[in-house]
Amino acid sequence: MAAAGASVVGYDRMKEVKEFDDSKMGVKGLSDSGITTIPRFFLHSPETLSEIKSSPSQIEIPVIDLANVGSNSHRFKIVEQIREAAKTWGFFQVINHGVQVSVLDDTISAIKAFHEQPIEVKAKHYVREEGRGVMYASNNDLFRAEAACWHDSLQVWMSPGPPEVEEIPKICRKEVVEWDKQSKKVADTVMELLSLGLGLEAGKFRDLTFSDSRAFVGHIYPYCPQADLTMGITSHTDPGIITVLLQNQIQGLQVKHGNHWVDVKPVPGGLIINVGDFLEIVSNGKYKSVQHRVLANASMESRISIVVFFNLAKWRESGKYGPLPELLTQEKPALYRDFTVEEFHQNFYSKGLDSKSFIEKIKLLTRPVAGISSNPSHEKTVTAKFNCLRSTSSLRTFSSANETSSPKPSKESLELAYAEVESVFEEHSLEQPCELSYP
Ligand SMILES: O=C(O)CCC(=O)C(=O)O
Ligand SMILES: [Fe+2]
Repeated sequence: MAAAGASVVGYDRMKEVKEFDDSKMGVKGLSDSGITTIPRFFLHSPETLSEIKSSPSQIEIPVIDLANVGSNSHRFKIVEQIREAAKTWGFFQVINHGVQVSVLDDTISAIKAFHEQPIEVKAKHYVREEGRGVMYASNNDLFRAEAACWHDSLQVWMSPGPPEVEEIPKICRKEVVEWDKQSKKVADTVMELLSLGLGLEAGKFRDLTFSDSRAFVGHIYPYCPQADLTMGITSHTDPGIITVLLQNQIQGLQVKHGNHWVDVKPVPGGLIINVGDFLEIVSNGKYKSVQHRVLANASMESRISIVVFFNLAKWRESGKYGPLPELLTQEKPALYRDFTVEEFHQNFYSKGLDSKSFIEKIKLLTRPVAGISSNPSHEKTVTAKFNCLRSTSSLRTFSSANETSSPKPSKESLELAYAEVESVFEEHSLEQPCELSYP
């Protein structure tokens, strides 16, 4: 079998991918056509495939009961549970969240009905313009990923700047609009609890407009005739603040916990919440964004999941984002440098789904880089300077590393430090963990 992305003589992978995309049939169309072998561009690497065979751990993600969240005595306990779950799992299910089961069922049915329409009906919506409006396509990252996955999605960027309601396919229009409202309500409650869990005011996340940028995604994972050769969705972390996920009763989602993959068993009436990369960053690493994936569906019944991503919203006038200053102390300095929304998007749209690549890019060094110099105090200095250069909010890191008591390093001193760090890295043939940037 050819490894994903490998070039094979006589096989023009990009041509096949393009033909598939042009057909607008999606994997649902392929599945319905009765094929018994899947096209080669869906095959994942032997490493990925061997990993999906490992039997999942029997433990389960925490289930948190939100009943009585309004009462002070219950709230305290729920905050504790949510904090623990967001810290150790990055994933949890909530029950008694206040949304009626009939609304959950109607949303799932409407998305299923959309995907079950004839190809020519759905094809009218088949576009690849991400970030706004309505997009129906197979695999968002079809042209960016090394191997395609066995799912199609309908996406609606609901806020800010929602599409004209008529742009949303009629068959699920009412339900999409309603689910956006309901999932936001649940997210607002969860965000209050997460905010309290960080020792901040309940309304802090709302004030930071954390629920103002939302994308609705209705996935279908139809029957796959060779489910052990591909994935439903490749392992990844979600980029935003939190994700609210509603699924039907067909299992497939798995979450990484320690070294194990854990099945997320559908809980009737439950909603799954997970922490995204952005929340890991603003919480300065307290809450964890965790890898998850979906196995390709081997059952004849389609798996449906409805995901609402709460993404980066306009938060600070400066357009810079980073760990919340309220959470930083001398003992707990910033673990990540500030970044711009452009940098964030550039990273997301430059490759297929992956895990924490953005977090890795902006991670600051919290300990001196060993081996950088024979003199330990020089090591510390260079590391701090290096961090200072990586951080657009350089002051914070600079002073937290006790490097200087001066209020703000001048551009000249930054340039000198930059030159010094560069030469030390070069001298020791060290790989720079990220591009150097300075204000
Ligand atoms: O379908 C699912 O259960 C998960 C989907 C997912 O992880 C995503 O869309 O980011
Ligand atoms: Fe995800």
